Amino acid sequence: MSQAVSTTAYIGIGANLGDAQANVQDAIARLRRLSGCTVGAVSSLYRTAPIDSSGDDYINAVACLETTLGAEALLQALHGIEQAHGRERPYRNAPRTLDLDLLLYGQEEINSPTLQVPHPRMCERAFVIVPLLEIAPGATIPGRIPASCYASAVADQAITRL
Ligand code: PH2
Ligand code: MG
Ligand code: MG
Repeated sequence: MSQAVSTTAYIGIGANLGDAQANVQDAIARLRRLSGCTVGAVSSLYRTAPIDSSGDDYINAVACLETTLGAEALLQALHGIEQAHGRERPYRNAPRTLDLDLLLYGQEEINSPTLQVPHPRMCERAFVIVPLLEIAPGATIPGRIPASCYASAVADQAITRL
């Protein structure tokens, strides 16, 4: 019997509305229950200052998944978890109960109307780069230099490991 191909994906998790820390922890628990996905390493939780956003500090983390889902199917599954947390989108980068971003999907570069992978702004954001490097210090980003090379560029952004 043929086996489904498994892809390593990295998910950025963020929240700054409601009990943000509980929301992030629940999101990780829900990722563990997704069919077709096995959660690997999960970073620490980080408190981060909003970047191009407003409201309270965010809680951020990054999780690694092994998944047999295609990228679009995985995105739909992530949206389902956001919806379970009552995610609303009143305007761009509005404070949110939960944001799950598909950062990396193997070494694929995807530019569809619904999905851009690698996440187009991930390399400029300490709240992505720091937790990503915690769990995957050798991470490579297709079309870019290694993730570790971005650490110094984001070093001025406020981020505290919880
Ligand atoms: N997400 C954004 C915009 N700004 N800032 C922080 N600190 N953390 C986030 O997760 C975040 C942000 C858009 O998704
Ligand atoms: Mg986001
Ligand atoms: Mg998002």
